[in-house]
Amino acid sequence: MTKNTSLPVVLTFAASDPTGGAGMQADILTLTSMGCHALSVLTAVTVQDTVGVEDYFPLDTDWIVDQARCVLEDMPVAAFKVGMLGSLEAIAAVAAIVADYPDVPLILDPVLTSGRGDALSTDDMRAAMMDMLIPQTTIITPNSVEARRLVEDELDGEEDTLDVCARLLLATGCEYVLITGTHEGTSEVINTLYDTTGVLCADAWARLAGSYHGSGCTLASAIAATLAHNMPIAEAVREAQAFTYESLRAGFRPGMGQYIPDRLFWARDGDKS
Ligand code: PXL
Repeated sequence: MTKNTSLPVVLTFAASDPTGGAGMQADILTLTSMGCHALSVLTAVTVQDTVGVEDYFPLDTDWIVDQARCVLEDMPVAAFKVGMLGSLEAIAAVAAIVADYPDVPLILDPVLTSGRGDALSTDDMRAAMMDMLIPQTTIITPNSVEARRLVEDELDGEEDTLDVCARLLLATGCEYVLITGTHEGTSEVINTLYDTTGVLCADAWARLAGSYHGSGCTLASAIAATLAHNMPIAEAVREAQAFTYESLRAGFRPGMGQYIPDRLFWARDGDKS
């Protein structure tokens, strides 16, 4: 049998979402669908359905560290993707692990709440992300609500426009910020990519009807995949948005709550549009 050495390996730190819409399940589906192999380091277990999150249980930090160190000893990785970490200790532990791989791109989805607003983090965790993880990040992908919350303590009286939020996030040392605009009052969804020189590009997408579970996880994992495939940043972000948009457009509603993106939209028979 020939050995397939062509799949870039991406390590994701994420929590389990039993609905299959968000979290680890979203990451593995997205990375696989985009031609990567996913290493999956579980950080927490959640109890949820497509309507809301009922509870979560953060794994003991030693278990998170051991999972990651074990696979990292074995395999080189082309990117790290970080989603829900679940505890202050987990943020510090993951920050220490990725610090040992400064040349590997780090994609951070700063999960503060679920799409429906259930708390998945505390204020201490938000501060720890700003101190320990965001400075090491290649690209952080907050929605506009998360961007404003992350920089809340840094504003010093300034108005929290998205441009200001991006500037304050970049001031921590991260390389790029992609702020997604689903929660803004614009007719189209506008996602804006920034670096320290300002806006690199802004992409507008038709606003889809319905509420989706796992869109942020899909977008951040898709960026991890395109960067793992060595695409230049603007193209990587654009391609990942297109993938996410198509996944959402093909989304389905298996339960009583949110729609779930179909990350394998391209593999289906027939045209769903
Ligand atoms: O979409 C953010 C997110 C990330 N990870 C897990 C989640 C959610 C949202 O519900 O449940 C496990």
